[in-house]
Amino acid sequence: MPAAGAGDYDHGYADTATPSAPTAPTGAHDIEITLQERSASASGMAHAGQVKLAIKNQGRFPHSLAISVGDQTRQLGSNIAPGGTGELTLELAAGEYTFWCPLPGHRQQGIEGRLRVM
Ligand SMILES: [Cu+2]
Repeated sequence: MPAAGAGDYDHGYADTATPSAPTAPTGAHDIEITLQERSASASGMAHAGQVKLAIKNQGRFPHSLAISVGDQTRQLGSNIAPGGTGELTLELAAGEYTFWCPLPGHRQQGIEGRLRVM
């Protein structure tokens, strides 16, 4: 029987790129990541646990997002079109994490950044 409780709203989005999420309540995203052709930046604060990353592509070419979590690399299931957004929900412990664009050559061009989980 499918659970319909409000507490389940957040589940099931891991590893999927959401083209345009519906207007979310305040605080729905913990960290916002902005991708451009030669840079990437993160803003916002997250506490350890389930962390939602809202990713914006402000570049002129498609980009995507990969993030190193322990000895694993997690990434969006699809690219984000220019001007588009994606969302990735991860279970993260406190610490610093490196993220980048996994498209060929993009990380080398500077599309890389770090985010912190408290
Ligand atoms: Cu890219």
